[in-house]
Amino acid sequence: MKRVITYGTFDVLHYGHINLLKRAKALGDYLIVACSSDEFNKMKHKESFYTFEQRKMILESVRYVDLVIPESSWEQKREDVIKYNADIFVMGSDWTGKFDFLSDLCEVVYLPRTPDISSTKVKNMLNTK
Ligand code: C2G
Repeated sequence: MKRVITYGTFDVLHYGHINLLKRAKALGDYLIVACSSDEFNKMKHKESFYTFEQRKMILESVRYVDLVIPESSWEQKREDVIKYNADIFVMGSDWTGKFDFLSDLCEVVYLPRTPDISSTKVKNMLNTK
């Protein structure tokens, strides 16, 4: 049982997120998603449209996702990889290199980001409709 873990806000879930989750799950058998809390979002200077509970519920409905846990700090990743026995840590390529420090614990994989889509873009486009 290969266990994969990934992190993010996943606001206004879109096909770029789904592409990431689908490919992350394909690397193993069980996918854990650490969803950024509303407080941690503020630390990332992000204001999400949906609350943590709403984003968690949406993520839990995605067929590729097996478990959703809260992400409340930058520092929790090492502890999470150990606690959840993660074999592979996955992020989109906009994070390339940023989490290589985990490579003594697990495989670190950066997947190509899906072009031309982001939660911000969707929100902006909806605002202009
Ligand atoms: N992503 C992607 N393609 C996009 C948009 C996002 O592959 N067009 C990926 C990102 O690279 C990330 C994941 O989807 O791996 C979630 O993206 P965000 O919700 O924007 O998360 P982010 O703010 O990058 O938070 O500790 C890590 C942070 O919590 C990551």
